[in-house]
Amino acid sequence: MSKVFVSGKLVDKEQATVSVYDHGFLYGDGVFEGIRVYGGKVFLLTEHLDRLYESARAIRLEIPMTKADLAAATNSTVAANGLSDGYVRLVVSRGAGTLGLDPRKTANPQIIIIADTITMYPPETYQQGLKLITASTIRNHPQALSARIKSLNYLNNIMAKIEGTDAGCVEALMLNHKGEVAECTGDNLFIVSRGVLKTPPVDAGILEGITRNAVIRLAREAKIPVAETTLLRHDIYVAEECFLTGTAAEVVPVTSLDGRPIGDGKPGPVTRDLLERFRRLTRS
Ligand code: PXG
Repeated sequence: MSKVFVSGKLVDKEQATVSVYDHGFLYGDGVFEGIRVYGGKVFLLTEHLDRLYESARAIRLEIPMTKADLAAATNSTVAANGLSDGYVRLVVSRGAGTLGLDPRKTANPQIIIIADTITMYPPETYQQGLKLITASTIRNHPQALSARIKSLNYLNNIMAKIEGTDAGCVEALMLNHKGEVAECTGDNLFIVSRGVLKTPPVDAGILEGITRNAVIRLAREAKIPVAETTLLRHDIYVAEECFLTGTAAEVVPVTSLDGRPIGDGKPGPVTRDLLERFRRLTRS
């Protein structure tokens, strides 16, 4: 039986509940992280905790636990579930309150830690690559809600995801309010253009992905030139290679956008090299 950390203790999955008055449920008022577990170890836990506390600060939610205590609780939840390879979902919600937006009328932010397995793309996807379409739903305007906040309010991404699945794609490209490339619904995007690895900068209105940052580090170590630079859809259409990064997807090749093949329509050498380096990093 899976154990979930809720209200400061580990309980059976069936007993792990929060109030229907919780503003996380009523308004999407809360923040979360999705983290991988490789070989029993929580991957890049410090980076994920830093982002969680930043997201919380950005929405003016004080997490009633220190980072060190939350790290320890995360590790013990993983251990209690005997997980070797899996996935951790950390959720901090505003807590139960009255019916009304006012966060001052809530009490007890809830800290929830779920440690479970994750369904990944089938192995073929990593060999053959996946197809993308551009969603007509643009990413949230950064002045409406910063994409840097990993909030419980994912409807913007879900609407774009539905457009993708309607078109037979497992991911969809999202542009920002300026028409520039932002990211996919749950993954960051990279291209290889004239030998340079390029990805949109954080100020394109994207989530600063932890896998994105790890891949940038791996590329620099491999002496591959990297640029965080504004990208247009045109740049993807004419790129040599394209791939996505994310906690769930890891590094996954993209072979077409809007029905147009990218490069020769197969995962390229830089993509395969970085995918291999990422596997070595996580499986070592
Ligand atoms: N952009 C968005 C909008 C995301 O939600 C990423 C990029 C990649 O970030 P990381 O830090 O993971 O490299 C994400 C991450 C899920 C799930 O359960 C979603 C994400 C991560 C893990 C699980 O759908 N999104």
